[in-house]
Amino acid sequence: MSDCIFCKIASGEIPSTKVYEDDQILCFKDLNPMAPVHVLFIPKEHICCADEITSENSSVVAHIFEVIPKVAKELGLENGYRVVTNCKEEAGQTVFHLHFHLLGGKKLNTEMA
Ligand code: DGP
Repeated sequence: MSDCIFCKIASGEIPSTKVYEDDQILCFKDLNPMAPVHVLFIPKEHICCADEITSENSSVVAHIFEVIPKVAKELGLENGYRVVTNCKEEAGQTVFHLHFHLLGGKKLNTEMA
């Protein structure tokens, strides 16, 4: 997707503070952190949102969830963390490339909505 910010971050065209990278996924610091630790996990391939996860592309999502605990440990989140994805406008999605927020480093608000 030529006009997708996160595709450009994945390709290196737009700089980011990388926390983890492999051939399938990238984790980088959120530009507007909502917690002491706030990073985003994205698949390098363009998937618009959670609604577009299918049996063909879901292995990259599983891979993200395998890597999250390792990165959480490296970032010192032994006491817990939250993983969130916003799907479409009503949920607050602003960047339409699938991403998972990893938040932690403080006692998080437990309100879900
Ligand atoms: P969401 O609202 O779930 O679509 O979250 C999008 C997040 O992406 C938001 O927390 C801010 C972050 N973000 C947007 N643009 C950039 C960017 O260019 N660089 C980085 N590092 N984060 C960005």
